[in-house]
Amino acid sequence: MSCLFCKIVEGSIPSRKVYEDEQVVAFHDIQPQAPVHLLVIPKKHIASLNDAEAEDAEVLGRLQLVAQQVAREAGLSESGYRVVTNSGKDAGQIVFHIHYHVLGGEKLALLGN
Ligand code: IU
Repeated sequence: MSCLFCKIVEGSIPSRKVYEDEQVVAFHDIQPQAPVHLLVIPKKHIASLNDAEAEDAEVLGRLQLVAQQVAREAGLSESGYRVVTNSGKDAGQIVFHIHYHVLGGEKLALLGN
């Protein structure tokens, strides 16, 4: 298994997990781009949003609800936060296991700036 995030899921690479259930894991990004920067991933290996299929609809929904929960637990509900997924090389995707970035804790620059 060569996928880094699959290794984080199984625990062979350590991470600072903030959430785990049977389908989803969330943990701190190792190179935070904001005071709060969490990653929310499915345990199932899906390479990117572009590779998701109809059968993944449930877990894609779960990712968003877990993003909401970990953002709330990080104290971001009132101030706001951004949830973003990069799909493919032109978007800057580096790890090809779908992940939602949850960013907040400061006023974020508008996308594209
Ligand atoms: P991207 O959307 O694929 O560019 O985001 C990958 C993220 O994974 C990026 O923010 C990295 O800092 C983060 N990351 C990590 O948290 N742990 C790792 O071991 C590696 C990357 I490699």
